[in-house]
Amino acid sequence: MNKVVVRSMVLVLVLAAVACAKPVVRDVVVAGDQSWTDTGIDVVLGKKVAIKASGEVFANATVSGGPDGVPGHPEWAKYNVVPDAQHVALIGKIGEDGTPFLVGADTSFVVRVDGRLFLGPNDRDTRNNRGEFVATVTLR
Ligand SMILES: [Ca+2]
Repeated sequence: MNKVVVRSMVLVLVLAAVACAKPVVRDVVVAGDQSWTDTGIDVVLGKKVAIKASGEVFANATVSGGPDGVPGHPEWAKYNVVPDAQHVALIGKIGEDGTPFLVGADTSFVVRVDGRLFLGPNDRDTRNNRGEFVATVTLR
């Protein structure tokens, strides 16, 4: 191969590597009255996921919280999916049968298992909820 061809191939490989390294960013609307929202995002072992969320979800007719949830209602703990997180806080799981974890307003983690990312409110009784969170998911 001549030098021009080799240089062209190297350039293509460098451009491909830069394209792959660019983070993927997606906004997902998470309905407060739905247990889990399928984000459509499949996460991959070893990759880094960052999630920042905003919005407001009502846990009932009158009380609402942001993605970190509603503090100070121990009587609602029995409705929590993630026991240690505040009620209606944003939570996630990877895969239909994944273990739910707190996401909150701002989190990042390294993926330990391949699978579909689901997000939802920390509430087993979503029927009386309203509002939504918007989660910005960044994959690196
Ligand atoms: Ca509720």
